[in-house]
Amino acid sequence: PQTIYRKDYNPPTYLVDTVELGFDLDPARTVVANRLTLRRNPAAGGRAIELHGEEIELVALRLNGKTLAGADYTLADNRLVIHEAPDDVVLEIESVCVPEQNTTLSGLYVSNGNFFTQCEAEGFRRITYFPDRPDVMAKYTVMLRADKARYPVLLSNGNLIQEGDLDDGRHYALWEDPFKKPSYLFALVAAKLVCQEETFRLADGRDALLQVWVEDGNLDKTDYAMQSLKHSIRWDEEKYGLELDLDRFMIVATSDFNMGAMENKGLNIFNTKFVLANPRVATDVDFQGIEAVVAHEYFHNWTGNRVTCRDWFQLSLKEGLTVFRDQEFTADMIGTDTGRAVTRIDQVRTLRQHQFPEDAGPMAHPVRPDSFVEINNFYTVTVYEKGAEVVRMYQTLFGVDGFRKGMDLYFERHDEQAVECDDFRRAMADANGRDLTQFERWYSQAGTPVLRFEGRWDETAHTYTLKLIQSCPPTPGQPQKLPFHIPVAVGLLDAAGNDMRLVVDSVDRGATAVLELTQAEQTFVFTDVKEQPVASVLRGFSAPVVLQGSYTDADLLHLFSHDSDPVNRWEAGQRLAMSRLLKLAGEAAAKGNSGASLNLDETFIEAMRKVLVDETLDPAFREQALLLPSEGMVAEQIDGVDPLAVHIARQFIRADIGARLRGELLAQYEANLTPGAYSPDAASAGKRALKNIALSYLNAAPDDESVALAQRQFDEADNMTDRAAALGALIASRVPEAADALDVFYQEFQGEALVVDKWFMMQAAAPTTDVAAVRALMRHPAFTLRNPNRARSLVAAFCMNNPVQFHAPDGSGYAFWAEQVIALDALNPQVASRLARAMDRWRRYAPALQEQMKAALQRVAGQGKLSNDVREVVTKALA
Ligand code: B3K
Ligand code: ZN
Repeated sequence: PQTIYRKDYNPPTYLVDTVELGFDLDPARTVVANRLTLRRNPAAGGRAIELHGEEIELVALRLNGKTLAGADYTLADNRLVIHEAPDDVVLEIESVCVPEQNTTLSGLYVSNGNFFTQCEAEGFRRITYFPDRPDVMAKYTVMLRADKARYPVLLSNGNLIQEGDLDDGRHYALWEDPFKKPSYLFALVAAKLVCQEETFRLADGRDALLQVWVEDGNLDKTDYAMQSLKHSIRWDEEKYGLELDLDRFMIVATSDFNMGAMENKGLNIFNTKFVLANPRVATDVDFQGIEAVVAHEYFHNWTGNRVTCRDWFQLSLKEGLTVFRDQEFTADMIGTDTGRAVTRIDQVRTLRQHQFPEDAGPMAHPVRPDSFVEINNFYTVTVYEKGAEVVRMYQTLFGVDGFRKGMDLYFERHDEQAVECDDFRRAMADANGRDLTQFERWYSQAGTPVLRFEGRWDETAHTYTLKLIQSCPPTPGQPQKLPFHIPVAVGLLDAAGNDMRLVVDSVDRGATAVLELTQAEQTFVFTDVKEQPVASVLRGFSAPVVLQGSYTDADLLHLFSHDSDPVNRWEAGQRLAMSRLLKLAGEAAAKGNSGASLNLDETFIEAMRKVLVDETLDPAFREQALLLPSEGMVAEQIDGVDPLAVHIARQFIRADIGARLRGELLAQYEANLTPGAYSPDAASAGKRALKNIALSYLNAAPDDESVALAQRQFDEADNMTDRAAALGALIASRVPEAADALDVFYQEFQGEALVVDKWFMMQAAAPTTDVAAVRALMRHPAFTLRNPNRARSLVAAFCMNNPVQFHAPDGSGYAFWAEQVIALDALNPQVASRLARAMDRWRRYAPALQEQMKAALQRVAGQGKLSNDVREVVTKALA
């Protein structure tokens, strides 16, 4: 496979003005007629027209009305090159594809008998020959023809111009998208579907038609997606002055989808997981996911579609920005300060759990990568979530108003253009009159910076001197790093726990000062500090860094009880927990992985008790504070890690909390019941979360009463959040009742694919489920490797969320992984490649495990036939 470099970018030789597509849709043989008008690009030079095409058969090729002879073009290696073309060209291309055989779910494919497309990043070339690169933006007209009985609904981007019947029971629909767009935003749907629709009044007084399309039988699960869409439209109008630019906006759900959803212009195609919800089948987390993903895809209409990426190295330009926007939307939808903080805590957790390990592993790459083999491997937590953190830092530096000025300037300059991350940074800099040259390093340097602080209070001068020191570990291809421009939000707490007023350089900075660290080492002096403070550094997680400081337990307990910044308050609790987890994991390992005679100090239990019963705190926040760092996060802190020792330590703490705080947990369980009709709002969800974590702690040290409590909740709850939590508690408590509950659950929900996914997933992630049990589940009639959701819910969930069994000392988990990566790769390289990443951190494990992981990687790498996707991942892992 070939590596593609950012530095090799060349503008396209020809630009496309218009695209007229005609589809005769047939699962076994779809004929695509493509009529393009092209114009030589004076900025490029060269007279060759370069088109991409993959897994399609060329039937006819005409240039300005003349059929091209074999000598006029070359067709090889998925490229169609027309050697010598005039300045203005009308190109007519006819080609054929076979949607029913397309298991990759990229390009045009069939799911449950319906046609869908997925073109980002490079799927359009699997539909027709085209300069399939995002800097080629054109206007599209699309004619769809298909059997009317089988495919009564025919959709594409933009506006419906015309529809009608044809002979032989076929019909047609003509769609026109008024906006220029890159090919990756093309979409079509031809299907038997039903929709919920309504007209919605936009800020400028226009009415837009909103539709949510689903399979028959699912209309009782579309309300929340529709409501989320309306909230998103309003929010973008109010927050950024950005309006829906089409008369119609459609969301279509399919159960076969490689990722969450896709922002095709006016025709968003979604994984059913992020559309379908009602209280019976969806959890609070599912509802949250729907709101966030609907918003995310809608927001792309401006950040991604109207202004798009020049090339795929700029992916974070649209993804980082759009994630930031959906995060802010989610926070605004909750509205309260603590609600906002809880969403921020969630974001920090995701970063630590997924992005930091990526940044420290073999696939580490800058937010704007310099090279890739397969672009689909770069839809990563780095490009998305770290990218969003980079965007957030502009807002931290310039404030909400300054950020808005930058956004306005960005749209003013670049509407309907394909641009670079640098253009966004320039708009922010220019709108705020700031030099952001150094800030570029956030885009160009991979790795998570380490920020160390040392504080010293001078009791005679009444100063507090804060020394900040930054460094960044080497990453593949980047042995040395230069200092980043880091906004560090800082507060100082007095002995009573109150914020001190901060004065730096004689300027009153209020309770929280955003310090700008630009050197490797810098000191900041706070004056008029009359007592020894406790520093609260990196408030709100103001930068995506690892913070190190010599905290004492007393400092952490002080912050955990008093910090006015809820993120750092939570953070102090996580640090207290992490130090215990590491200590106990070490002890467990030293004792040959027996949990016997481990001990948890009263200080920690007392801290947990205090937060659990503190009625002044939001239940949602208390739940976050009680949730221990995951086994994966603990493992990241240990060299030569033994996952079993980590599991034993964490389980021990959970059981100990369950036993020692039994009374408080029971009381909180009762106090946070949510009687009445289910509502997914944040306050109710927070209560359920606190109640259910109490239930799970109680069942970490199960007795008859706690098991009965879980059983009763499982039997009586009227919503999936509580039912799934109860089932989870039963499974974790390893009682015989769990097996019966699993059966009941399956019987009741076997008709609901998304719930069946949960059923597989809960079992896959249970520490009692070994490889043999997973193999048995794979033989269940409801299992198939062909459906990505299903494959992820069992195979990926086992490999990624069941550390104890996956890392079984006999290597059986790794052998299973290799086998499944190979099997999946033959069907769907994108899904296989995600699974392949389960081995990213193999070098961090105990030597005996490492050896077996390496062997499994080598087994996959040694396969003759492997996709570029998987090949890139395993090659980099072994490098
Ligand atoms: N832009 C799509 C992701 C496409 C992934 C292609 N492998 C969804 C999103 O980020 O909104
Ligand atoms: Zn996106």
